[in-house]
Amino acid sequence: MARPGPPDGGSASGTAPARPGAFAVWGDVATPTTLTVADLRAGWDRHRAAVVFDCATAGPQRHVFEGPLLREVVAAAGPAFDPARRKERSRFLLAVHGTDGHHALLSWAEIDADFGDAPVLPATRMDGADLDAAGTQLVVPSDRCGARYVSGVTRVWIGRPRLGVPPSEV
Ligand SMILES: Nc1nc2c(c(=O)[nH]1)N[C@H]1C(S)=C(S)[C@@H](COP(=O)(O)O)O[C@H]1N2
Ligand SMILES: [Mo]
Repeated sequence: MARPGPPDGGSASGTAPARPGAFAVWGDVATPTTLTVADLRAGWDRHRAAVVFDCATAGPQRHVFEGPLLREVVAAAGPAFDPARRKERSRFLLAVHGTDGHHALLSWAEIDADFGDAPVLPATRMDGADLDAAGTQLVVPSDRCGARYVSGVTRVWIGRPRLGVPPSEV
């Protein structure tokens, strides 16, 4: 039997989502889920972000995005931390992958209201156009550059990095 991959139906190393525009929320969570842009629109309060970011190749970009808060979407999958413990929450990372394999990391603390409180969104809409077919795009209004504005999101992983100890301590 094949080993279980991420709940998007793709293989662990592949990038193809089961449905166009759908993405997996998985990792150290109680309930891995697959969400469409329509699910994002229906399930959480909508936020708006008018952003400017710099692209190393294309220069400054301006867009208006709409979508729910990433922290609310990921919290619904039940990350494996005690929600009442700030130190525990501060030890989690997120990895967001796009259809082309581009991926970026965030820390949970960046988006947690008790820490960085960054209003990061998985967007449902960009500049007045729905993203259902293209898939959601990560919006990081606090970033000065565009590298983490991952488009065509296929997966959002949340988990604890496996930290070892340096050889000097063994
Ligand atoms: N999937 C994916 N998303 C991506 C990239 C990429 O290569 N692949 N490039 C990023 C970079 S470097 C920038 S500047 C912005 C560009 O966004 P725009 O084309 O909407 O202006 O997308 C970001 N999102
Ligand atoms: Mo860029």
